[in-house]
Amino acid sequence: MAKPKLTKAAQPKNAVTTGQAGELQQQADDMHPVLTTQQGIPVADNQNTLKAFEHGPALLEDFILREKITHFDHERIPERIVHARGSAAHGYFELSQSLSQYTVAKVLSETGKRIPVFARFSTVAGGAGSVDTPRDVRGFAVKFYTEEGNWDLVGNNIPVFFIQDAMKFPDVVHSVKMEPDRAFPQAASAHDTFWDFISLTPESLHMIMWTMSDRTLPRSYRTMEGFGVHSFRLVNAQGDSTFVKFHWRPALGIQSTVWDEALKLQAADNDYHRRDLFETLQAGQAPAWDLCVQLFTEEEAAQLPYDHLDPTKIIPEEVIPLQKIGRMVLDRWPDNFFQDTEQVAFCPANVPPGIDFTNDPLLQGRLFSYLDTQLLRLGGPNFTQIPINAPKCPFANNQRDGFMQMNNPKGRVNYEPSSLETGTPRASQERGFQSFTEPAGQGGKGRPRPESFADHYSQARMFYRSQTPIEQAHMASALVFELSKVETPHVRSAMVSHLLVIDEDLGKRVAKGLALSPLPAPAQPAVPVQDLELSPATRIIDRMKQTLEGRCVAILVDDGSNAQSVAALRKALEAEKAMVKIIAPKIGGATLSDGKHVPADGRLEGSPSALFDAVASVLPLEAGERLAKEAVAQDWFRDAFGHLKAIAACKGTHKILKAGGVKPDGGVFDPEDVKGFVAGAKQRFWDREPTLRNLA
Ligand code: HDE
Repeated sequence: MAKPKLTKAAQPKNAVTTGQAGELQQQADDMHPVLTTQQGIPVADNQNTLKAFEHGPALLEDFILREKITHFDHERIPERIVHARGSAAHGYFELSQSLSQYTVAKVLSETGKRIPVFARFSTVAGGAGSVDTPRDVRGFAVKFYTEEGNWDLVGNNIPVFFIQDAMKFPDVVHSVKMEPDRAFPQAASAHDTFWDFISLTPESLHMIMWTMSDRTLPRSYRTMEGFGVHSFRLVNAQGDSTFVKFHWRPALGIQSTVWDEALKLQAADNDYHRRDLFETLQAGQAPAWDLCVQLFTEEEAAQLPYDHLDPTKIIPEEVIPLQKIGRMVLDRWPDNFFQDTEQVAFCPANVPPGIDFTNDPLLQGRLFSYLDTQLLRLGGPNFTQIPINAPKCPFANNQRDGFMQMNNPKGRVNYEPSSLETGTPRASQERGFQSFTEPAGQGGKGRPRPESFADHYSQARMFYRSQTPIEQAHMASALVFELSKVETPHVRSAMVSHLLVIDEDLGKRVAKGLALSPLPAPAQPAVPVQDLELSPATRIIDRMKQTLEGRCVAILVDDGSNAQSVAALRKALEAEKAMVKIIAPKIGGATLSDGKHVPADGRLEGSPSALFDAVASVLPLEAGERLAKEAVAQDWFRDAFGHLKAIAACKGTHKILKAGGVKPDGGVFDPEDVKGFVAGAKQRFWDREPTLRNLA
């Protein structure tokens, strides 16, 4: 049969059409599989619709076009109602300290084994297409594929939550998401509905102290702590239970950005955290976290001046220390984002035998919600068969059929008890999940909020007062920023009245920043506020790790830059495991003083300094003079300086600093002082901050 000829206009760009057509076309065909429909029918023309004649209407008969467009029309699934935007990676968990005396869970008692994991990090409020760096809580969800089934530790990067009872979750989420009449702001808590809800919900105040801290501006997913938030139970072979709180500690230490930097990152790179994780894994660096636990008994819990079942409370690690029990390493980006990251379904109810729940009313509601939302989001009850969600251990049950059924179970028996066949699944008293037997309470049915949940201010005060002065200033400034976006005056005023109870000075600072006068009366707490022992472990600034590992340093060059200086800087930075990026005015790169050409990783205009942890600049005098006239170059240094980063500046670069109004301080080095710059690049120059901006 003669093949229909494609007209010239219709030739696909990659088709071989020139002289050697025959042989090359054959080679090309051998290299690529034949394009087919979903039914496996080979496709001859992937460029043109079947038409009645050359300029004619399309024919309904074109099953190839219809299938292609129909599939495309159905490509999106509903995004998560919260935590829609996220990035994830595969890796493993290795237990180093056995908890076998506390739990029968093999994942927490058998050391030295590598358990596969999949971890997804996310923002909470924004949609799937929103930016990575708003001020927001981050999700920190880990699926452990244990040999006793999947264990999902679905946590956040903050150890407490806004509300005490699941009943309020739709309210807090509605209030923070974009407002329903106008559909903005996207991915931001700085608007009326959120602060209206918060000002009327004092149980949220401890969480607000954390969200207004730099914790909600993480430098990367790799430098975030993670928390299971609720108390869980570990249950051992005797059926004894011990309470446990889970913590993830990043191997690189905790690190955040400053607010102005976070704002500029939103413009510089919407995908800043996603790209960071992707590039880190591409570069063969594997981010790691230690899994730590706080273990305590019912009796110890009873001694605490707060209720550990209240998810708005922490147990400071100064009170119950963290024990390191293992390490998670993430070493592989998924082959396909949708397949794994979008379709993964975490659920706090997924626990292996030996890990059990507590009566934290927030956790209890979560046990219902996740499966429910996933039935909708992933289109039916068989989403557990999607490879990323399926257990990696043997599993068997009598559940059958439903949308998208992929299994093909044989035989007559799909019920239990049964006697017709051998080898059908049966429950096992010995290996099966046993719920912890808890004595039933004495009270009647009702909706009481425990009296022990009534103190909403003491831990908020403890957190605020535990911070360094610079962190306190950041919190006060964050509150001023957010509340300044609130249009309704009584909401601003109500918030200040709560802040005055948390800490009078904080309330006054924020009131001053808002020009709120007269000062509102302090709120009336339901129970007296306690002055709890402070918890310095909740800080970030003085716990930042002095390392270049995982940090990214830019070197700005242009034609004629001193090749020796560039090489010395690069060598020293890479020796300390920094990622080095060459930035140049043109993307083609630059020819250095030794006549050698270096390609650029980024163009100056498209690579703002907010993207880097420190910047060095080696420029000939002429280039410095030329760039000093460009706003982009001035901003590059002004921002690096303003974000409290180390700068290595040669003589030519000082021309730009001067034009940008940057007055060099101890954080500005000569590129020849490689040692000084490398040490400076491991930190931020916090002393510089009060000289640059008026914090609240
Ligand atoms: Fe979630 N949460 N949540 N949450 N949550 C979801 O489940 C919910 C809460 C957390 O990367 C949803 O599959 C309720 C606390 C993370 O896929 C949904 C309550 C913590 C993720 C849901 C909470 C979390 C979710 C949306 C209060 C920290 C993203 C899509 C009772 C301990 C997981 C989905 C991922 C996702 C419900 C509170 C963490 C709607 C009802 C507290 C990290 O089911």
